[in-house]
Amino acid sequence: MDVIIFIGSESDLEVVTDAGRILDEFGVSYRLEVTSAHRSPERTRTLISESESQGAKVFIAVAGKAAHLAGFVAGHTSLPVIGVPVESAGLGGMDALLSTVQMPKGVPVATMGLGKAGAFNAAILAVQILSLEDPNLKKKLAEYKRALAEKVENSSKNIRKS
Ligand code: RP5
Repeated sequence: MDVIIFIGSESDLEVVTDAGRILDEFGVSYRLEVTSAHRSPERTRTLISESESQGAKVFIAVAGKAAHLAGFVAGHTSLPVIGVPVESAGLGGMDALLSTVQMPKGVPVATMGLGKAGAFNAAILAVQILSLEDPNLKKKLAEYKRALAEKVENSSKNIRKS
């Protein structure tokens, strides 16, 4: 599997459905695991080292509240780690955002925006990282960007028509 997605709880599952879809669309292999930095640190550690030895290239870590999952992963690997903070009741996601983004010098986590959009972008960023060594993915990304631009153009035309 090229991409490993960790979610901190089953309650985060909905956040990553579109991310999985986009990875499927790009033909990128991934594995999804529920594991927590706080509730199952040993399992997380084992999954990280297993994934590394099986040839994983990018980790995506999705968690809410005091979201240390991405940072925990980054502390255990030199592979790129993309963090996605999840909104939750109480502090609304600011807690997860700051816990994910404020990594100490030397241990980066590429932090996305909150929730589903953040997870979607995490998938795109993972594809971009993989595309550095995969011309086919590079081509697919160029088509994807073209389609995005076309959609904007069409929206503008539709507005003018109405
Ligand atoms: C985090 O706490 C999880 O990533 C989730 O976003 C949040 C709440 O988890 P549950 O209490 O719903 O399991 O660890």
